[in-house]
Amino acid sequence: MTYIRRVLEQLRAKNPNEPEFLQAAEEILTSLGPVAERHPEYEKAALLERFTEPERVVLFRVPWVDDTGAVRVNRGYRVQFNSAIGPYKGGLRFHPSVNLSIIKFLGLEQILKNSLTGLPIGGGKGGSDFDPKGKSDMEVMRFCQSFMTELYRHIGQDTDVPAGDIGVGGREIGYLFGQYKRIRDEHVGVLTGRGLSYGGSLARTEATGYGLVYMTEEAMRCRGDGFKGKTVVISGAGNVAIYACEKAQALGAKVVAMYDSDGYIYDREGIKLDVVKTIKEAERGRIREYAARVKGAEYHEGCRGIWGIPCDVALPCATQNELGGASAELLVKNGVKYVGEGANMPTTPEGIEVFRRAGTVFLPAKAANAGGVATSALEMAQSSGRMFWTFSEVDEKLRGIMVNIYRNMDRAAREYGAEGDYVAGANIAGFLKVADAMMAQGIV
Ligand code: NDP
Ligand code: 2IT
Repeated sequence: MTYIRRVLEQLRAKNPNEPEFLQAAEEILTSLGPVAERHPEYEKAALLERFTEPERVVLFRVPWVDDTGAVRVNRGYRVQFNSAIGPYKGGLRFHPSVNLSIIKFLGLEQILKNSLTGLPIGGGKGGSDFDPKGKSDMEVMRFCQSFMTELYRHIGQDTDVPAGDIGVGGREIGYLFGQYKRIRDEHVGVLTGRGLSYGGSLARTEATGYGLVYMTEEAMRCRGDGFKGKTVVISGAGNVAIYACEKAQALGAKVVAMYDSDGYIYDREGIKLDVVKTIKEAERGRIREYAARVKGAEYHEGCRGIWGIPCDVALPCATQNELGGASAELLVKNGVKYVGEGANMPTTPEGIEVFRRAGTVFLPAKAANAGGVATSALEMAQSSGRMFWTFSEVDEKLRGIMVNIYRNMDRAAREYGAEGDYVAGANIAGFLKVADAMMAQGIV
């Protein structure tokens, strides 16, 4: 049995109730077959066994009081997965579906994503099964304060630096930061995605969506192609989706559809992003409102139908496993040329296989959505240097990082006999740096 197969079997036996974690681990380890062959020393050092086991998992109670005076209890998580190349870094997700399997899959992906950025950040992830939807600002604040009252002892600007993810945006980061500062009496860069008035970086809000489009644009450029005139479908209507839409439109594409978890909007004239921003950012409302406000736009209940809309470019930007085999078949049948993953692991293994067979240019999440965390690392640099860069300085660095990641994964894929397979390229390029650092640091 090969080393990879053995590690995978052990992982399945050890983590039988963690399907998302196993899905992510299986994809990564399968890509690393040729790496393990070239580096027999990794097996001796049990490198992959260590790589797939988090350095630390913190699980805690988060009690809080809602507006009616009722006591509520949620569960909090922080998985500190790998600190070989830098302090743990990764977002916090607040969503009712959050469990250990999801946080571990996100943490494992984050190790390689952060490595791909070329910046000194390790991998971590956290969150809670708390649902911010429908909660008042004061309820969200009390929850965030309770969450941080435990989390503060595990994080720090040189130890572990959380940020946002699903359900955690500027409002939540503000409340979390306020409580950390109050407990620790330190105004430091312990969280990224902070507001501009208290140490945040320009362009962090836009970074994940813009970065996704920059990488897709580079993949197009290498094929003598571009966004101009392209029809684009984007799933999600949150932070990543909105700024992917903004940049794709700025480059001349027509974005025709978006969704939230209730249903999707289809506007064949092109989405009016200012209306989406008002509904989703200012009012915290539902995307169905769009059809009531924009003449000619359609609203359809349910999400999956979005992938039946013909497009040249599909950018899944909502959540894991939102794009399955049947949806991928439909996209291919309708002529999709590029798929860029803004969300983490949005395409199922069956979906990826469909795109592979069809020759669709497929840009995997850990490369394509790395612009967010890369800009978080730029925020950390600005914080510790007590300096601030302009929007265009940060945006320029972001674009450079995305182009670099594209080139590195493309090169790694070629070097390991998988030309054009960016899933393999991203996994290999991200892993080699972490492996090198882990080997140098001994058995830890
Ligand atoms: P937001 O909370 O801002 O937006 C999430 C969007 O996805 C919302 O429109 C939400 O709809 C929708 N969504 C969430 N869960 C589901 C579901 N189960 N089914 C259908 N739609 C769903 O989160 P972000 O935009 O920040 O994150 C989106 C994705 O991008 C996630 O996978 C995240 O891990 C990833 N990501 C985020 C980064 C960042 O910097 N923010 C960086 C890199 C990756 P609704 O409002 O109805 O719940
Ligand atoms: O998935 C991700 O990369 C994020 N949610 C962003 C993490 C960060 O630390 O900025």
